[in-house]
Amino acid sequence: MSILENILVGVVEGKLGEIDSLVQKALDEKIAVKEIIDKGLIKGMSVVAERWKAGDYFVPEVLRSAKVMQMGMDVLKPHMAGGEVKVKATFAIGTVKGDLHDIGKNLVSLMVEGAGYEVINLGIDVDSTRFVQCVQENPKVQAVGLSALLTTTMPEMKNTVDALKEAGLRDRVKVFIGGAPVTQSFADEIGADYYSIDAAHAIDQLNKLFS
Ligand code: B1M
Repeated sequence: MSILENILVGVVEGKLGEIDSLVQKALDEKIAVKEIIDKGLIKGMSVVAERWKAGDYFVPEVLRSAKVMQMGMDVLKPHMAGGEVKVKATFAIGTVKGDLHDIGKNLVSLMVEGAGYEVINLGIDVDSTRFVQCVQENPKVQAVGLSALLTTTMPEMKNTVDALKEAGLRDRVKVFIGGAPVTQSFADEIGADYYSIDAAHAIDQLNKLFS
């Protein structure tokens, strides 16, 4: 098996203890950073996303693979200075005000990062003002993701869309919403641009916009 295939398998199988040395070995073999990301780490995460979609992988496996991917990216980061790897776009994501659920949001965050995006993870219990502030302070943000797991916090999604509008920022960013109780009709109702059923879906939608 080539080193890139080993990295791919390392991500798919969640080999936390091996990924650092595998990625370092690829660097030692003078394989380009972009190739390590595209043909090793991201390709591995794509397999994970497919297995997740098919119901073959569950949350623990996906989080473990996402962690492995993140560790691999951390080894590569110091080698990215030459601008060899192009970030597709910057995506800010947070769980809305009053909501403390973060497993799904973190999964989306890690997988979107793995798909080649810069991600600003604002955390949980994020109020609309904080989302607005983030977009104002980061001119590179082109997409904002809102997560809600409680029916009682879904109205915060509308508040955030409205706050972006009021701040004159709505045309600058695409708004994605997701979370177990969220639906396409709710997205339509509140004026969000996209409803993503899961992380893989969000990546497909982002790639259509920014790839
Ligand atoms: Co809570 N909880 N919880 N909880 N909790 C639910 C959501 C609930 C459905 C359980 C139930 O009653 N059956 C229910 C909500 C009912 C409702 O509103 N309709 C509920 C409740 C009531 C509560 C509390 C109020 C309980 C209480 O204290 N009485 C309380 C609220 C706290 C608060 O937020 N203020 C609470 C607390 C908690 C814990 C802290 C114990 C824990 C959260 C731990 C954590 O996140 N760090 C927790 C958990 C774990 C759950 C369940 C069991 C699992 C959620 C989860 O992580 N799923 C959940 C029941 C359930 O959903 N079956 C439940 C796995 C995760 C990968 O999926 O988050 O759906 P999910 O994310 C998916 C997609 O939805 C999508 O992609 C993700 C990955 O594919 N997605 C996005 C999510 N965000 C996205 C954003 C995007 C795109 C896609 O942007 C682009």
